[in-house]
Amino acid sequence: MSLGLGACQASLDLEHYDFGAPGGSGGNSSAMPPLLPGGSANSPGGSGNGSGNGSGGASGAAPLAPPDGGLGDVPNPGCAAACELDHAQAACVDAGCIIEQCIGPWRDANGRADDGCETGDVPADGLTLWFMADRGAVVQPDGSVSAWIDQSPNGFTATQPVLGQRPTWQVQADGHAMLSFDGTNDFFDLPPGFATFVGASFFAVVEAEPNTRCAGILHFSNGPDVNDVEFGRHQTNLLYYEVQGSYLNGTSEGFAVGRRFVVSAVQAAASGDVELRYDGALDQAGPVGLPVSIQRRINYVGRNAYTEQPMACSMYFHGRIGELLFYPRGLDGGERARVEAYLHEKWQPE
Ligand SMILES: [Ca+2]
Ligand SMILES: [Ca+2]
Repeated sequence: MSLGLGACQASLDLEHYDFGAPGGSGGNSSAMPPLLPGGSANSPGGSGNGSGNGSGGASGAAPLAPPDGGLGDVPNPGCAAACELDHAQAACVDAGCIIEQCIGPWRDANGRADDGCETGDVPADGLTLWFMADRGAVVQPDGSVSAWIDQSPNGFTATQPVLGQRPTWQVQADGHAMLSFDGTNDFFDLPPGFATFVGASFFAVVEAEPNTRCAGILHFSNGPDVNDVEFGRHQTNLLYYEVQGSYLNGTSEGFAVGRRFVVSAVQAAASGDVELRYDGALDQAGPVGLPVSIQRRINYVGRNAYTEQPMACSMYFHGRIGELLFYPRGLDGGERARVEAYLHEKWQPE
């Protein structure tokens, strides 16, 4: 049995990945609105402060020597004003505004200066799922989300064809859009896969609604308690990680209702030791069995497959999800902190 990374996960190269695809690649806004069928961008107000201040402007007028008493030696009239690029230290050069360096947990993955440093600086190695409410949500005119397109290089699509079981896209009071799951029957299906693990790392930006039972946030299995790997919010209001009947509970009532958290579960490859965190702070730690290598066919966002105990457990997540990342390997502490720093800066949990 090999625990090595699958070929499709071993050579991810985000540097050359067009995060705007499909359909959003030409955007010149840092807000990256979700995909809407009609192409009408329903952006939640924009996250940045404008992309570029005059870059590319004045393109027609050649910067010839100014007339006497003119502007003098303006090196580049195209960006005479200060350059401002999202998440970047910018400078004005002959070609316009450029990125000198990215600031904080961001990077310039698309090589374009006009949208600044547009992508979270998360580890690329093994990145398998990266869902975010502000990119890749296929929002229908009624606000339901029929599909959620993974922004990892895999480009998985999570789908929900049934109208009444779709999460809805909702702009929150702080301007961030999140996907709202009703706790009754909303969820997405994921394609088969998720076979090979070298530990595991889950991250999510979540606001929970009351649900005293056991809901899945991200779940891979072959049916109830068969090859299951569960990252969820279980009773009693706690963060939860399970592999095939072996599990770790977070602190009871730690997963408070109505608060925006960056939650994570990271399982180390060799020991199986798991750490559960809220906003980067350790909540509980302990060993959990490692997932076996086998293809998993029952894979969900926003629910689990624990239907055998409906009286005790509701399987549907109730609340809002803003972003979700999954690696089938245990990130080390520095890598985990990079992901959490990015999510914290973007979502600013209370
Ligand atoms: Ca860029
Ligand atoms: Ca529903």
